[in-house]
Amino acid sequence: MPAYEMNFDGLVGPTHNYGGLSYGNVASQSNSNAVSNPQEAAKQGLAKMKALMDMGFKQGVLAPQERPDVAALRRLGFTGSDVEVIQRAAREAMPLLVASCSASSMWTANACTVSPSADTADGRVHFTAANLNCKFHRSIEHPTTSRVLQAMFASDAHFAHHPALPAVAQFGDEGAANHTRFCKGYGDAGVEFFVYGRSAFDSRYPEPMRYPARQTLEASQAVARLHGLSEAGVVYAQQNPAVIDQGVFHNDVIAVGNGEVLFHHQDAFLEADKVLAELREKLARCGGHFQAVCVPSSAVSVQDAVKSYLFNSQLLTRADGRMLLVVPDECKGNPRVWRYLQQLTASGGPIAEVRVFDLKQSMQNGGGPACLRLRVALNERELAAVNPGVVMSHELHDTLVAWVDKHYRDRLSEADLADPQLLSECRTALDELTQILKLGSVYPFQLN
Ligand code: SUG
Repeated sequence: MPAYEMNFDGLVGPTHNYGGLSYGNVASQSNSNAVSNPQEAAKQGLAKMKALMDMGFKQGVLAPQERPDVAALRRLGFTGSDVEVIQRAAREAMPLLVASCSASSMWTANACTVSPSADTADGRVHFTAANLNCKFHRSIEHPTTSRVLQAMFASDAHFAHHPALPAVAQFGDEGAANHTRFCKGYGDAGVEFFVYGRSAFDSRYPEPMRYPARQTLEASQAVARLHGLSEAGVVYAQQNPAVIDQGVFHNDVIAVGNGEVLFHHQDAFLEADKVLAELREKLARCGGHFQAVCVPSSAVSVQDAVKSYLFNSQLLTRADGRMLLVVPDECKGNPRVWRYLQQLTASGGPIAEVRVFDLKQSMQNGGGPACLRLRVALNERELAAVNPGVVMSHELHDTLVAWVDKHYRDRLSEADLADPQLLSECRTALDELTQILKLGSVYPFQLN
């Protein structure tokens, strides 16, 4: 049966702002308190979705979340009407209001981990929402993420949904940003590659000294168990703690895989030779021929990789079987990275083409092309079971652009987050969005 990879991009929410919330994410920290442009952010994302759809790739959209998250502020002790909750938080604890306003759910690579049906014991596509418990502003995403995913992938016969892992540091889980799947064809059984930053229970694993390692080995193992993956179909690797300390807060900032290809930096993993050999051997058992494209530090330093987001690219298989790398504009702006990319596409290797997108609004918070999308491999029957409301089309694209123009501000500073008007603007916009995307009621304000 034919099978495809479908990319579900996060639609940037109306409160997109620069809160400086992610310690260990260099861009987020260095743009703290800059004035954002939510309208431009959403349109940059939609332009990428449209371009990939126009190139023939299957494209979907994942809805943003209700922000400010008044319920989260109530759990922290702020009381009164919704507007009073926001005003009290602004007066007494501005950092908490900022966190409750983050549009961070746009980075849907962190929404969940997905295992295609060809890999799972019960032959269904499995989703585990990520608890994202390393950062408060992200830890509040998973309940709505779960409801949105269930509204998108509703059929019990085809899709299985697991709630987020227990929200404690031992099970820190950042979803698909630390997960890649290798396969011959998207419908074939493949090898799922889980990359973790530390072990919660075994002190023999080295840890970074400066920045947090967000993903634990134990979380990755739990997800593999929940999804019913076989031992032969899983490889675990530890991220190099030295690169986490240089700002590589997720593995997708230093590596990306697709099909039989892993595009990675030389310093991405500990015991890289052993890891690559295991991937090669396990993929061979699935009939695939593993190919690693390793970028040496002499060509691109870790610092250049973090600044340009070279590896936070989308690696997509074109109709002719060769691959396209979708990179952010910042790669073009870095002479060493750009030179490397010219050589790469001319080398006759698997990566034949590079396309550049302007995603500056998201990039300034540390979110590149790969962060903005969740990959779901689907066979034809599963594809037919996806909620058609979230499948990108020219009509949906145009409707969403008009919706953004109608509801989004083109400037948002920290002070604006305390504006009670913003809450009603966002709820009005999201209520309309759930109708456009045919999601039903998924937001707290729609459920109460
Ligand atoms: O979790 N930034 C996100 C970026 C996530 C990128 N995702 C992937 N690499 N897959 C994070 O650090 C910054 C928000 C702020 O500072 O306003 C933020 O949450």
